[in-house]
Amino acid sequence: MVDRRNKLFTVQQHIIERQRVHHPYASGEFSWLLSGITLATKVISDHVRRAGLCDILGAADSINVQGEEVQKLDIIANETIMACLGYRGNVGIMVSEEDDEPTIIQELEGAAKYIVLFDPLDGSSNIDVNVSIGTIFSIQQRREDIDSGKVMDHILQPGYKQVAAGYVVYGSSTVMAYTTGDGVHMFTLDPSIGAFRLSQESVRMPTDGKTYSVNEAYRAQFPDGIQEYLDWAKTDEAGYSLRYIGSLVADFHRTLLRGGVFLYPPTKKTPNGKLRLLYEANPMAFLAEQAGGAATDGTHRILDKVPTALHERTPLIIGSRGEVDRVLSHWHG
Ligand code: AFP
Repeated sequence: MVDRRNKLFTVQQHIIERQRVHHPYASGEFSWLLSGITLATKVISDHVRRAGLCDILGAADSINVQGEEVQKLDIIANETIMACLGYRGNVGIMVSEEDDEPTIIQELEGAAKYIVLFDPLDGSSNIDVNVSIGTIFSIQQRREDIDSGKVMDHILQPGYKQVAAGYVVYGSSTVMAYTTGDGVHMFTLDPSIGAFRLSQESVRMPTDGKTYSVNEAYRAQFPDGIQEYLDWAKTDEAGYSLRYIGSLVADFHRTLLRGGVFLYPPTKKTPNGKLRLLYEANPMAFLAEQAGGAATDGTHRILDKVPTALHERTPLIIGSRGEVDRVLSHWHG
């Protein structure tokens, strides 16, 4: 078989090819929607790469719905995604980490089938110090069993109903990973031609990996079982390494490729953890499972959780299946 990585095999070709194989009667609307995401993330990548030259580093003097300081690049990324997807014709609702309320593009009727949920620039407190950041997205379909006006009911669907999810990490290169429930595929942005080119198809997450990733500064606030796991991971017998970037996208990307586990457990101050279910945990959990990994909040599979609020938070333990099980066995005995 020809090694397609050596060819100009782009994400657009990949999406269309997969659609032809798995959904031969599809109209192509979904590919059109995904191409809006690739366009937006290319624009964001360009802003990120030139941020230090264009006075777009730093805070924008506002606080978002999460109570976090909004960075100038957060606003640019949010507006870019809204602009690139809002006019695709098939998007009804968009939900952003940056906005208190969902943005209604059009009634969920006729061609308007999709709901796009996203974190435009995850890890944005890392922007000014040139550390990797990313965009995360999740795509759902409208429900056919309820009235189109029941906006929140259309949005608050469990993660297993996602039709696609992915992220783009703006790291040493710009890399996109996506799934439509048919494995995880990875592409690298070739800046010389402005296209995401295939770098890895059907990515598999190693079943084990001796790396744990957690903000250990909160250790004393974690449940006892998590503290016990951390003590064990530091023993000579376990022989683990710690890696923590503080951008979920970058920490997850490493875990996906190298194996290991990422943890954002409940703390005394934040009993529901910090990460958002709909546009952080759900898309990453979909990708993890599609690559052979696992994702849980400590009790429930992330993808089974039924959301009750737009910006709901959840604890998250995600990564290699064997490592997630190991954390749970320490946590719950
Ligand atoms: P920011 O977007 O405010 O930088 O938060 C990033 C994030 O949501 C996620 O990407 C990280 O995994 C997590 O927060 C880091 O949180 P701590 O700073 O509490 O470790």
